[in-house]
Amino acid sequence: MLKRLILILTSLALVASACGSDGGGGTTPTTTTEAAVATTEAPVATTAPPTTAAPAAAVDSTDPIKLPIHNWSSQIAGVYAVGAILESTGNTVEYISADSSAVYTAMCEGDMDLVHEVWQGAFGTAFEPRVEEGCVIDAATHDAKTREEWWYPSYVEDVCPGLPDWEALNDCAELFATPDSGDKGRFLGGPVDWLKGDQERVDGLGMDFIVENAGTAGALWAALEAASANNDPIVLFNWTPNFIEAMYDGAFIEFPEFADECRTDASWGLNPETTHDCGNPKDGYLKLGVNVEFPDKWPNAYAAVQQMNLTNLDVAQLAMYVDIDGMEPEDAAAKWLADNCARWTGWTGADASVCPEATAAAAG
Ligand code: TMO
Repeated sequence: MLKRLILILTSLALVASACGSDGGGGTTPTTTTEAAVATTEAPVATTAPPTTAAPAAAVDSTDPIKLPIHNWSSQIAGVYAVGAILESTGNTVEYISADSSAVYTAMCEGDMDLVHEVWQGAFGTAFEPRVEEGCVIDAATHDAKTREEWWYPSYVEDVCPGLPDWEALNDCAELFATPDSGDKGRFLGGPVDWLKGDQERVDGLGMDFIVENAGTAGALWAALEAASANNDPIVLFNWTPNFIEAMYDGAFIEFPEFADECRTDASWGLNPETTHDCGNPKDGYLKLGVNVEFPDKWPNAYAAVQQMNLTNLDVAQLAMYVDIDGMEPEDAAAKWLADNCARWTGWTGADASVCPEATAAAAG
């Protein structure tokens, strides 16, 4: 398993460095998000645009910056790293447990200030309308590319020919039956606040599956571990980057190709009567979103937020520190901050002495 973990880390590092050396990849999203900031801010700012509202001497508000704690490990560990980065700009932060889909409404109501892991697959439908409304700003796009989808461990291919095609999966539906699913298969989805539209998809594509939502991410992984121990067929929600690819061979189900209209326009796609008759994005974005007041209220913190940029390796490592190494999220954040000191102090302009080198070395 260790060997496999090293292989995964190496390949993630290769992907990361391939992205890093692509100058175009790094600059294009910045331009796009800056344009988005300008357009969403224009109607809201009553005084002046952010460039003149935030001169060099601008002082950040002393109010704490409110950050959400959600329910998957890379985010829980990562938010403590983001909080420490913001503290290095002289700010204080407050961590608040928050529903991961309702958080965008909370931002519009002024109850949350920054979401640093906006996954397109899960939260595009909650985030994008708020950006259009003008109460949330699409502040930056991470280099990390994401995918969230139905997934199965490789041994399932031995009993269900034709995978990863969704129609092949459907032909084997009864293999995935549980005592509660009758003669249909059971798809084990994530917690409901991850907004996957799985039931709509099952209905739209006419699949012989029931959707059961796990209460927690841990319940997903426990079900996968139990099924794998006996090579029992299972199909469940998973995503990448995550720690799972370091522990299990497996693959995502290939559904009809994603398009934005698939989520909003019932007439689009295989079934003219339902939305979600397609898969999730394969090359999904991972964004940072902020409350529309953020740039004027904390101009220095906002400058750092716009520089923040997590790679696939960063997100996978944060998850692995927690889910494989068993670290507390705060300790995982401290390790990441120590290991990536030069990068994130470059985002804030902070002196490297703020990096938790000693703490992380002591923690192991
Ligand atoms: C939002 N998530 C990464 C759990 O799919």
